[in-house]
Amino acid sequence: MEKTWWKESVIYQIYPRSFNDSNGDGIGDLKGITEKLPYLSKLGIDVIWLSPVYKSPNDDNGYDISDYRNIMDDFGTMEDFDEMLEEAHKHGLKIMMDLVVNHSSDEHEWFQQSKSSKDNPYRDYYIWKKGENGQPPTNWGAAFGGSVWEYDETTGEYFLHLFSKKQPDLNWENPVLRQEVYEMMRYWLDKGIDGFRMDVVNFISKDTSYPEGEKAEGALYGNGGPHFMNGPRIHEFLQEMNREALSNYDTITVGEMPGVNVEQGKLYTGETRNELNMVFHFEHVGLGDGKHGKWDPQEWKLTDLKEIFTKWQKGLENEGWNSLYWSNHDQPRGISRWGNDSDEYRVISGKMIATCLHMMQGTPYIYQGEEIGMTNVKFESIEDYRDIETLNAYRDLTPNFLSYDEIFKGIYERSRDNARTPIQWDASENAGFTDGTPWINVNSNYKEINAEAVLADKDSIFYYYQKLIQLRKKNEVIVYGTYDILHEDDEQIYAFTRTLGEDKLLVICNFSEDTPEFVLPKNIEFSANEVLISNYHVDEAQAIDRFTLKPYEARVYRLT
Ligand code: TEU
Ligand code: CA
Repeated sequence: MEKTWWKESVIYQIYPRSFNDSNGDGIGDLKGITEKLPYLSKLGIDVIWLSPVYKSPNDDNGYDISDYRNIMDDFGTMEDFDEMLEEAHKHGLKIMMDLVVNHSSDEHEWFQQSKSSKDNPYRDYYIWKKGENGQPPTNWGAAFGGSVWEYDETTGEYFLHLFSKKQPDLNWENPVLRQEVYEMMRYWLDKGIDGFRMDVVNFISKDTSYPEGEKAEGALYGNGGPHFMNGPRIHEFLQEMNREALSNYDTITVGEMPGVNVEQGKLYTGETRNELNMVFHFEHVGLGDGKHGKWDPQEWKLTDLKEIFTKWQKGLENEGWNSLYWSNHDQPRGISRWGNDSDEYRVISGKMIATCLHMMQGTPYIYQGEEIGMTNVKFESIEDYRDIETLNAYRDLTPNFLSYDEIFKGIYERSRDNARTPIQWDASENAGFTDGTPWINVNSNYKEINAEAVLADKDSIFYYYQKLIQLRKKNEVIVYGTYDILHEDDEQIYAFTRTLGEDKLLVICNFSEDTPEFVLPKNIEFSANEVLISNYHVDEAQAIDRFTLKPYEARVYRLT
């Protein structure tokens, strides 16, 4: 297996709007990021994934780009960007930008031209179709509600938008559009950025026959997913992008791919495929989805989580590379989703889920605030929510499909705004995020949960993450070792080994607040064991063939 820097890296995602506000307008910005680079350097991460900072009307908080070569006014100027990039590199940190080219904003000049007339040179930069008998071309539903087709009076046709109607899909069948994208990518790579996270990049090749989607009983729209995910020309496009834009630079690339499976993951990340370095799959974050997806979440089972992770660990072994994440700007906070965010277990379970993820094979991602132990938020009123997906779900699902109590249960558990409340830097007003009025309210637990507090506590979750990162740097077995699951049917304990030559690690994570007994399988031979990291004090002399775990206990042993 090829050894490379991006396999050995730990990546930290910054959602700039909520990270740090330097000028008191209540919105995080680029100067605010530059101010915090020493903090990130102390944590020990290697790469920053920067959510979009390009010009945008913020219908979807920057994932609707109106100018790919200029900085959003809210975030500052291109000079601020250049300073942040230079300072990051001085701190030994690489910058991975967010590439959003499945769609643009409807306020992009390309779309303004395209919609103006059928024979405009930019017409085919987007996907326009006639309807039939007043009906849209297909019955597909959009991710943020409604149909994926929006009728445009000017030319009497519909345009496709898989997300909001202010996010028209770009037409990747058009080679001129594709060259525009590659040229833009080279513009940023020539400025010195280090790679791209590619937004829903497995959506860019559609089934151009545009068939109807299967419609579930009682659903308003059909499921277009099978007709735009992992489409017929996706590998051709990614290999062309690699040839035209990436291959001339030493980059890190990760494809965000809702609906990708392991077999496809091998094709996207295979070392000889010349496509991407790694992908984000969505199999674990969909666990517990109900009839209305994330909005009526059900209990999830640890055995299902273990099955998914094991499938991807073994599936990409020696064939590709995994991205490892619990949360991001679209997902609830990791401690609330996978651990236990009660006062009693928040920190200990946060350390446990961190251990589980960072001891697997793949590149681990830390979402901003995870290293502080931040949790989900509960706003009293829907007026306090900002996320278009949350607001549209509230509008569309209540009261006919879900009651107000039910939708709020779903919002509290899964809204994207859970991950978008301002980073809690200290216990001062607005958690030190801004001197102004924050664009979204700060989580009311900021007095107890903030960066200043964790930096002052040597047993905090911050220093636990710092140690996990240091261990990854010092132990090749953590990066390259083979993963093998233990006790896969256990509903409380997630245990696995990592093996690289003579090096063997035993990772044991109790995902419950119970105290189950761990029994070491007889076929695991060793003569000595050393605790590499644990979230409780462990008596090194204790025998490890069987022992009782504490609530949310995590231990990593090196076996020799
Ligand atoms: O998200 C892709 C996506 O599928 C989202 O719909 C996400 O999975 C969902 O919100 C979870 O419930 C990417 C970006 O990460 C997201 O922020 C954007 O809203 C979306 O694409 C459109 O650009
Ligand atoms: Ca600001």
